[in-house]
Amino acid sequence: MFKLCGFAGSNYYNKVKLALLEKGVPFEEELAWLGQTDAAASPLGKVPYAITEDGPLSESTILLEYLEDRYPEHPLLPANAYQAAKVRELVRYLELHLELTARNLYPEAFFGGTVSDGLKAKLRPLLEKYIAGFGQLAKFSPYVAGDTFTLADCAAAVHLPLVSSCTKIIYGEDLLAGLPVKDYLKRLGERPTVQKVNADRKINTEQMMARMKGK
Ligand SMILES: N[C@@H](CCC(=O)N[C@@H](CS)C(=O)NCC(=O)O)C(=O)O
Repeated sequence: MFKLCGFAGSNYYNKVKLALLEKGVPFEEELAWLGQTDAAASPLGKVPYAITEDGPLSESTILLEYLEDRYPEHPLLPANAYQAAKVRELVRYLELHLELTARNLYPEAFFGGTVSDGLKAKLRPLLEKYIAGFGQLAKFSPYVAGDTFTLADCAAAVHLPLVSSCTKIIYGEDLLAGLPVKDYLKRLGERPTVQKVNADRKINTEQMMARMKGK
């Protein structure tokens, strides 16, 4: 059986978990905090990674692609090559341009650290540019790639809330406010799969914070 390894406080982990739940693929979860990961499966020590029936595999989006190929029932990518590429394009914008840029601000936004004013000032125009680019591609009608729930929604469900709250905390304004993200996330939150991911995330995040305080 597909074993998803990592911890449910991780948005990358939850991107894969949401896809598994949406596809109805049976899976088990193995808790692995940072520093406790399987070096053979995740050479960079990152989560998530998976132990699949075919072998170990790392990188969240690669896991998504593997799941699509390995379990084609309940597809989360359109059959049409161009439409599928448009979904992948959204996933890339979300994880590479939005999440990875905003991530530089997380130490101060979420973990009690500080980020220099210089870095904050440098990242803001980048985030504004990337969010505008994403906004040009995203449809929100009602799903991020159009009328069907896809892998792009698995990515959007986990990346957009963090970008939104992190920019609110750091810049005093939600840089995603110009896009219909709030309504979109509310709609997604009505799905039992998203509710399950969010409930598990809350419990695990509390455990993670308690561990951090204990150290
Ligand atoms: N590109 C990776 C990023 C995963 C990632 O950065 N996960 C975080 C936890 S949310 C992590 O493992 N951080 C520890 C590290 O980067 O060393 C993926 O998509 O799976």
